[in-house]
Amino acid sequence: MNDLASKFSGVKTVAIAGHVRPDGDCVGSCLAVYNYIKTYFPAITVDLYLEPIPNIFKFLENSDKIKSEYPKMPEYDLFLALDCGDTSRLGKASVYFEEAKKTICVDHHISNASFADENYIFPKASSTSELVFELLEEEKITKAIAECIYVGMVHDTGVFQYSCTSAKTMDIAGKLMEMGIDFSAIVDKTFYEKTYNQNRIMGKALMDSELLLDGKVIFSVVTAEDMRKFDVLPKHLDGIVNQLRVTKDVEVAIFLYEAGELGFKVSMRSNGKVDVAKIAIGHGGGGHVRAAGVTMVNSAEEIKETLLSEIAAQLGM
Ligand SMILES: [Mn+2]
Repeated sequence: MNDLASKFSGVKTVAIAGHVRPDGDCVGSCLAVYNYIKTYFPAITVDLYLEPIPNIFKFLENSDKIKSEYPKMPEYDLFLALDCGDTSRLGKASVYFEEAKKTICVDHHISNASFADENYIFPKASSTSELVFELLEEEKITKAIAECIYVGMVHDTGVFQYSCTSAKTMDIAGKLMEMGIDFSAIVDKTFYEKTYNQNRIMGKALMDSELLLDGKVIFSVVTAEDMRKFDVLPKHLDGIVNQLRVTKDVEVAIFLYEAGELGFKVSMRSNGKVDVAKIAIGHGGGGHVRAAGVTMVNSAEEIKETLLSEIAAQLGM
């Protein structure tokens, strides 16, 4: 499979893009390919388009070269879509996709409809970054490229913990470790590290949480006022729902935060018995069996009652 290089013959211009609201796998896979082209194909003009990335990923090589503006460009010879299930997820970069002479998609989302000219879709892969590793010649993976791939794998596997983690994932991670990356610092700095205020608002969310349905459900809410008081943004609330989920004997964790006139953003995590995607989809959201989200316009109390009755039904309570 390690033949990405063969796609560059006769190619002078390349655009790379990932999905809107880029996460670790999106940033990692895109920068890995960008750095690979920069290193081994210096004659190619390559542009990487992503919405502004989280600061935690800015230590990755060439993260400062990412373009978050989308001017009218001459058509690209090749467009690489990474970690993206469909063209709408490309956001504003989709115009370059539509115009490109050739398109390639590398992705692991099961919903991917093979929308490019050439598609490398492997839903069993832990991450797009894992697929990028396989598309590159191993001996050409520099330390900088290895860091990008490692970040992507760490983030999409929750530090090699989610069920998408395979023996192959660990094998690749081991090879990356041997390339001299500072793997413990990468995990600490990009995954676990929280600001003081992030820790404090998580503390508040945990303190205020309620156990419901005989301890099978844990529920907590962060209001807009809480966010003002602790001086945090919605993105700083990542991780709260996962901390709620690991409460002993809990089947489902529900976390809400207030999103102005949009109502509440609802995140749900299941430990396996409840399909939270089914519940989220029923209210216009989406996700996976064990992790799903939806926006609901109602009071927090009413949202809680609605979700609880659906969870109770699934649990046969
Ligand atoms: Mn991914």
